[in-house]
Amino acid sequence: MARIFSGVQPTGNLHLGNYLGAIRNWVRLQTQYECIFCVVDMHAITVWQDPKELRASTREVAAAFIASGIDPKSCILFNQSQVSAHAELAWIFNCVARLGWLNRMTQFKEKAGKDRENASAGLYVYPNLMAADILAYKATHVPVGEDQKQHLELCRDIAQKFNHDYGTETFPVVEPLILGEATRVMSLRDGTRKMSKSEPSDMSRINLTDSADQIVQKIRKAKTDPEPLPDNAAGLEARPEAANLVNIYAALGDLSRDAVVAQFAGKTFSVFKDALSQLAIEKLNPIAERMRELMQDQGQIDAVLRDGAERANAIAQPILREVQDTVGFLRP
Ligand code: ATP
Ligand code: LTN
Repeated sequence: MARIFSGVQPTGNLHLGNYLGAIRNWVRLQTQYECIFCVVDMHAITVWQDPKELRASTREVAAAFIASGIDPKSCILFNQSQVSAHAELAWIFNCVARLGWLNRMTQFKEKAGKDRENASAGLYVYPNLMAADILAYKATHVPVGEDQKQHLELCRDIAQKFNHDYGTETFPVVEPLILGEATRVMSLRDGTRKMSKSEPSDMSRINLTDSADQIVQKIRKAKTDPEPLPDNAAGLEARPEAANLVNIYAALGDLSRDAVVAQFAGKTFSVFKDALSQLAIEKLNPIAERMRELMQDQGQIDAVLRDGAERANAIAQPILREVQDTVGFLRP
């Protein structure tokens, strides 16, 4: 049976990349599959988080899921640290994954930067915890943005090595689901870098909670080239900033890139940016509004997360026990 798992870190403002690359696709999948969506607070602390801000961000990400249309009754929505199976399975996977595999992870290299000696050990084994998130539920499909592809390949390697070493068929082979026209939303200031929460300039991203004015400002200032829009999608090659804005428009409007290019062929970017701003405001502002309403009642969000954690735990516990038996751990 297909089961979906995915997660977002509570590490700051959610942005258009998180929405188009991940959360919006989850909303569509929830009617077809059993879905488990997680606010991965244990991943967040691989880099320093102020405890007060971590609590606030965890609730805010949960509110963003619900405001975007995730139904916490039909899906399971919870924060990772409430279900101990994630940490317990991650330890076992620390002993399955090879150093050589982890050394190839580009996200670690990017996040650790030049001062690698000073990165946390948690940041290094981050992908093992991510594999544990998924495999604690024997999830089969994982909807993510393109940047997570390498981590999912590692998850498959861990599952296969575990199955092979212990001579079992415990874990399924996990399939990434990389969906939509904006699987890699780029920075508004630099079309070669991905839009990211950790980029210092707020002008590089559109946050889910940005006001209409902020959206207009950021899109107006977004980097482009002096050429008008081409008359076919092939004309966007080697124009990363132009291609990025077209992709965003296509994803937000549920159109193909070709349809967007056909609609705006020969138009200047100032015309296109006005249309893009209007579309972004129309799609994002209702989500921001609903998030604000939800954030008024912290108790309600905490109750949703608690209920989700209980249901998640009910699935993960028997799987963890099966794994512990396979490994040879004695237990009561
Ligand atoms: P950071 O960039 O600070 O590491 P992040 O913005 O990538 O954080 P995550 O919590 O790591 O946020 O990612 C949550 C989900 O959003 C993942 O599925 C990821 O693939 C997706 N995602 C993140 N950034 C983008 C982007 N620019 N385009 C498309 N999808 C994205
Ligand atoms: N590493 C992911 C977040 C994440 C995740 C997961 C995604 C943690 N555990 C399990 C899918 C499945 C990221 O977006 N940076």
